[in-house]
Amino acid sequence: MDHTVYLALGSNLGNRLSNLKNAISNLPPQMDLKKKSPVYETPPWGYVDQPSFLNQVVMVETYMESENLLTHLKRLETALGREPGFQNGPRVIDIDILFYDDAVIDSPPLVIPHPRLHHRGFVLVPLNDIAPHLVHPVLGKPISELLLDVDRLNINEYKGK
Ligand code: PH2
Ligand code: MG
Ligand code: MG
Repeated sequence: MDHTVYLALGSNLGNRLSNLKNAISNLPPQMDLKKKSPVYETPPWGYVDQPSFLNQVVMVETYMESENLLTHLKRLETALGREPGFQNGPRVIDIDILFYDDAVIDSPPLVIPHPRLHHRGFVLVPLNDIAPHLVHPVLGKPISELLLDVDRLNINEYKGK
């Protein structure tokens, strides 16, 4: 049976837009792209002394189980040029699982829903574009409501440069 998964993509090194496009074009055959948000340029969160990010959220369907999907996405990040770094530091590509159906999983490194998604404008703004009515399975609120509590300052749709 297929699972519905929301992924957050981010890049702040190299050609950021190409990195996002490259990631999306490498989701198949394991994942079937169903929706994608616009791309946003966002100020770095957590560790501020680094370039701004491009962020995007996609909805996919996949046959993969959650642990296998996590392993697969880590390999894909490496194949797309990601090198080891530090938490919240700069990266060529980051692909995070936000939601996996309405599963609630807490067995690190697999933690779903993503534990920090509801604090992050750079996730909630694009997620709200494609899934405003999606209800967070732990917080019990739709994305549109979670969005009201985050800082949206300097999060703008990216038109390219
Ligand atoms: N990712 C992080 C840390 N900080 N800031 C922005 N704007 N966008 C990100 O994708 C991001 C971040 C860790 O994954
Ligand atoms: Mg991340
Ligand atoms: Mg990550």
